[in-house]
Amino acid sequence: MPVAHQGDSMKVNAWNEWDPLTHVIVGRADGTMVQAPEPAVFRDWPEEGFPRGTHGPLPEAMTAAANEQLDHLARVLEGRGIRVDRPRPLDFSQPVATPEWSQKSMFGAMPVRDVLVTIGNELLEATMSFRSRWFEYLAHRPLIESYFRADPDMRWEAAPKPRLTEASYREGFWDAYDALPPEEKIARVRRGELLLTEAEPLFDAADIARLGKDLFVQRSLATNAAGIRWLRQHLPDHRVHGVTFENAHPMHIDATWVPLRPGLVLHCAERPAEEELLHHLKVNAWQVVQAATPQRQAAPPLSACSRWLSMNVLVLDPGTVCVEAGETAQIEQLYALGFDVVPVPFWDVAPFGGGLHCATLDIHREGMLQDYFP
Ligand code: ABU
Repeated sequence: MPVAHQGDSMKVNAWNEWDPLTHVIVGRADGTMVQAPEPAVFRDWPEEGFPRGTHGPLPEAMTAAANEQLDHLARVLEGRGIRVDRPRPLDFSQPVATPEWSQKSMFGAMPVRDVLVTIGNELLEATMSFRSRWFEYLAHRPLIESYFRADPDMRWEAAPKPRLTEASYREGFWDAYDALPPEEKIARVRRGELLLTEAEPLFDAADIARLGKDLFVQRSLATNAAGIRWLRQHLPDHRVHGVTFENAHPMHIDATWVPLRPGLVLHCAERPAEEELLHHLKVNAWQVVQAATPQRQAAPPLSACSRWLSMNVLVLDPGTVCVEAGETAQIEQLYALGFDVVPVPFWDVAPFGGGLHCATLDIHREGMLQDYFP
């Protein structure tokens, strides 16, 4: 049943992942690319027409199917009285360059969550760590500019634009890493010996989980220790925790560690957390629940994500969660945990950069800064 629109005030405000959502950005799939190879990433999908070294747009039929699901999500959210904005896609097929490097293509504008994070009244543009994503913020700038004009209290911040020269990446990382046994990969993840060097601060916004005063930031293939240090210095009123999980390809925290409401985190069982993190939650009486097993065995073709997009949910309020419609075990688990579930088909969006949390960015949630770990 449609309800009155609640987002007209156009204030930027979101302190956590669960307060009642009133204003959100939903991404668009238009023009998304299998990006050209670069030091951070190469794609090798010969069976789908993209052998290593090639790049190009995702097929039109896939793009149309993803847009249909994104548009449907937007309508579902609007039907619940949530204001929905959409980014302006760019020509992502164009080459990009800075004075220090050039890159044959960009990527896309779907995973808004990777590029931007709202922390209170601050909208922060992440550094990103792929050259193909260096200019991705431009797809969102018209919206950010409009928020800045409308809300005199909004803080518009951008982390230092990174250089992304060869010095930011361990040379030959992927060839050596892919050959390692899984336990050695995990050991390297734990030691922080991943793709990125510490030459400069690097982080993707999707590696940040917001729990009020506490921010948990995953060190990953996109986020280095310097990036976490920068966030800690930039946000002195928060406690910024750097965390790792036993995940051989850590890339964004939102399919591994997903806060659902005060006192409850959904956790990917295949990616155990550090004892220290679990202890931190336990002493504060938080419950860590292992997410239900995904329905799918793997992500769809041309997707860089894992099947754990099943738990990449969008919390609409502390009692309501938007979940991928085919993830029936996850849906049942959330019902059992006391949530209302809004199922939406979203699997066709996965090749464009992720799931429901990846594809959205909360601009306004009702609520204030709270300390859930006093
Ligand atoms: N970008 C979210 C997906 C991460 C994962 O598949 O584990």
